[in-house]
Amino acid sequence: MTLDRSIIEGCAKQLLSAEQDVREVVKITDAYPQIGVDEAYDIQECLRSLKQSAGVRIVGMKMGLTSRPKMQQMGVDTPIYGFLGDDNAVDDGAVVDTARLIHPKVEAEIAFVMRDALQGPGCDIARVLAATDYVVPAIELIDSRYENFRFDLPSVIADNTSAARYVLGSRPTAVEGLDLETLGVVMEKNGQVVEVGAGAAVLGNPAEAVAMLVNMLAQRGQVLPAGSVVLSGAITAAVAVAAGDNVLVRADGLGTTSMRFV
Ligand code: 0L1
Ligand code: MG
Repeated sequence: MTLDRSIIEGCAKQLLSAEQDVREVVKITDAYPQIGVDEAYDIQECLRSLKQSAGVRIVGMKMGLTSRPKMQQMGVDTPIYGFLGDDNAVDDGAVVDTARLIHPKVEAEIAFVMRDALQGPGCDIARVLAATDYVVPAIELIDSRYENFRFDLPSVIADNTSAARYVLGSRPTAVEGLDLETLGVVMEKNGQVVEVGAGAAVLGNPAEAVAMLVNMLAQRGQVLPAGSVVLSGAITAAVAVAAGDNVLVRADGLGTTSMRFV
């Protein structure tokens, strides 16, 4: 089904202004129950174009709902993807202003930085690893524009999979010799360990999530460009944060990365 262009643009503009005004909205399928996954990606692409027209540079992509518990919670069997703009990037250790966010939560992830472009279909872990420049620990800050993080699958896809901020570790590590499945990750909040996990929490291997992203992009005739940052998906549960919090993620052999909240 194709959705009227005015509805696509109206939904994208509504989500953009909710983000800019730091204001919750009801999920878009309340008004337009006919929106399915394909139409939701049309809205996400429109949101991306609106941001690019306003000067945002697209620096990469993210995968979401990559863990079995999150997929079960949403009643789906496929992860989702979104885009990352330079306005989402935070320097390692830098301050994040919670006044610009609705209800922020943080997730520990592994980020891939791609040396080569990748094109699906048929992308697999071996091709992802061969095309990867390096990996770093990452914190993704998600901030759904929907009331109380209440959404369905099309609504969260349209809302760019809740993408809001991210930070990358400062020490690039080549993937050669790394076991991304057993790689351990610890999240600390205010000096206390709050979450632990291993790379296998992400579809069995974080590189599998990157391969899936490439194959999903191919279904819409798109490629993953060289130089892209890819957040491969949450290794831990999402943890709520507020002003005054410090969050640090430590990944075995990859070092640390952190965000401070005011
Ligand atoms: O990055 C993620 O896994 C989040 C995807 C969107 C669902 C949510 O906001 O929890
Ligand atoms: Mg995430």
